[in-house]
Amino acid sequence: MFQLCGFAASNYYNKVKLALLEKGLPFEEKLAWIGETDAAASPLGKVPYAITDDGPLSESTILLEYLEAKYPTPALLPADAYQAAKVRELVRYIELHLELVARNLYPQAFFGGQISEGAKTKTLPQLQKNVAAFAKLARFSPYVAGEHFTLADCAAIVHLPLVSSASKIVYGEDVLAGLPLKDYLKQMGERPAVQKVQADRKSNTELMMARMKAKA
Ligand SMILES: N[C@@H](CCC(=O)N[C@@H](CS)C(=O)NCC(=O)O)C(=O)O
Repeated sequence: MFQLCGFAASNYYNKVKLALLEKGLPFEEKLAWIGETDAAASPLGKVPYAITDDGPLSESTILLEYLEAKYPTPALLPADAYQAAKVRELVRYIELHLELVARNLYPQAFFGGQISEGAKTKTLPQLQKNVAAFAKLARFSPYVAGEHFTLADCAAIVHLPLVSSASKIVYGEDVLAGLPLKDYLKQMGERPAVQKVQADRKSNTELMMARMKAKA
C-alpha cells in the first residue's frame, strides 16, 4: 500500500494527498515531522516522501507523476501530450515561480520571525513579475488548466492561498488580487477531497504550532 510520509500542515504533502484522494486510491499516512524523516527515503530530509510497493520515493511532483503512471484512471493529466505538458507547465509555475519565491516570506508571515529588508525588497518585484506570467497561463475556467480537474489544481489549491496570505501579511498587498482566486477556492472547497485535506491541515497545524511553542 502507498504510504505517504510527512505532516498534513505541509502544502507539498497536501498536494500529493489531494491527488490520492481525488483518484480514490487506498493509502496510509505516516506522521514524520522535519528532523524525523527517513534519510533513505528523503535524502534532503524534506516532506513529503513515500514508501511505495516499488520502493521509497521523494519530491512531491515526482510522487504525482509516479501515481499517474501507475494508476492512470481516473486521470489527473490529459491524454494529449501537449495538453498534459500545459498542465505540467502550470504546476511548475505555481511551485517554482510562485510558491518557492513566496516561501522567502513564510518565516515572518507564519512563524513569528522577521525577514531582512533586503529580502523583502527583492521578493516583491519577483513575485509580481511571476504572478503576471502565471496569469497568462492560468485559465480558471473553472479549473486552473481549463475544463478538467488536473494536477495543476492539486498544486493551486494548496499553494496559492499561502502565496496570497504571505504577501498580504508582509506587504499589505495580495500579489494574487488580480486573479479570481476567491471564487476558484470556494468552488474547489466543495470537493470532498479538498474538505478532507483542509480539515486535516487545520488540526495538524495546531499540533505543529503547539510543538513549536513547547520547544521554544
Ligand atoms: N521540492 C520539494 C519541496 C518540499 C518542501 O519544501 N517541504 C517542506 C515542508 S512544506 C520541507 O520539507 N521543509 C524542510 C526542509 O526544506 O528542510 C517537494 O516538492 O517535495
